Amino acid sequence: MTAKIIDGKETAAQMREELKQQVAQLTAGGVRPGLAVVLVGEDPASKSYVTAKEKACEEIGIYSSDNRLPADTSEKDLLALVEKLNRDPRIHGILVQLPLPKHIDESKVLLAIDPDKDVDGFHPVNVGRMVVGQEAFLPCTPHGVIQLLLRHKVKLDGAEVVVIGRSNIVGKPVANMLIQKSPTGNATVTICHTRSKHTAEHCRRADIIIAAAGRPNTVTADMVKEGAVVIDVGVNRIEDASRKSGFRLVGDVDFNAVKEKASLITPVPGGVGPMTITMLLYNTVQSAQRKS
Ligand code: L34
Repeated sequence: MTAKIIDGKETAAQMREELKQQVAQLTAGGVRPGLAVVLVGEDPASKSYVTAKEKACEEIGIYSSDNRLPADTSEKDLLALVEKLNRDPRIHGILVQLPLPKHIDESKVLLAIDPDKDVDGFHPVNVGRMVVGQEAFLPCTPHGVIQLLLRHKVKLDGAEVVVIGRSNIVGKPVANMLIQKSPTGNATVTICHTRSKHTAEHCRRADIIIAAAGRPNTVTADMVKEGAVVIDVGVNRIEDASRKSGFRLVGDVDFNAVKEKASLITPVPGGVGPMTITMLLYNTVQSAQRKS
């Protein structure tokens, strides 16, 4: 079987069109959604993601406040900025791009963000609310993955899903969302990680594989059941002298080989990445709606 390739850019564009209408309505009603983006340091990948997020805000009419701080910013100064943004009525969402420089305690910063403005869904209050099935801001990458599956009519109810990776940003939350007793969940989920002994065997049983390991070629064709759905969350920069930038992006999946066995597969770039940004816009609009 040769897979149909899921076009994440197209799905993202559809959702952004829907959101644009909502932003226009909110703005007309006197509440223009606002997002504060905070970037500490000069990491090139983070810079490009943050720039893409700000551009996406602009395109659909969300107000964005750009806060770029030098790499040697103190934890205290960063916390003070977060406090200021917590109090700013123009701001409905605060995004502190991760990873932060090593001298800053990431969990302390995430804890400082007002849970009602935590559009990344990383604050323990939102994580907890999500786990117990209460309304919460859902983390953007996992929510984007689920939207891609739903909008491509992939059956989740009773599906065998294998998640590879146990990060707080992707693996743990996506697994949790998929086991919720809900039409957008109801799956049977296995989580594999670096200490798992039988990842390949687990994968071979899976109807859906979600690769979020952060390592190229984590999923090879021999690990994929004929007709499975493969979602590639990896974004790895690989040296490539033939490119002007000196690198190219690859996911965690051996795309060319796996696409010959899967029924549906996401590419990198152009798969999950654009959905991550879209779900951030979605959460910012949700947050503004609560204030309208
Ligand atoms: N706080 N930190 C916070 N929130 C997040 O949701 C993120 N993440 C991850 C890293 N740190 C974060 C992102 O935004 C990863 N991530 C992210 C966002 C967008 C894209 C990839 C990762 C993306 O748009 N990828 C494009 C290619 C971009 C390029 O060419 O460099 C794609 O098509 O996959």
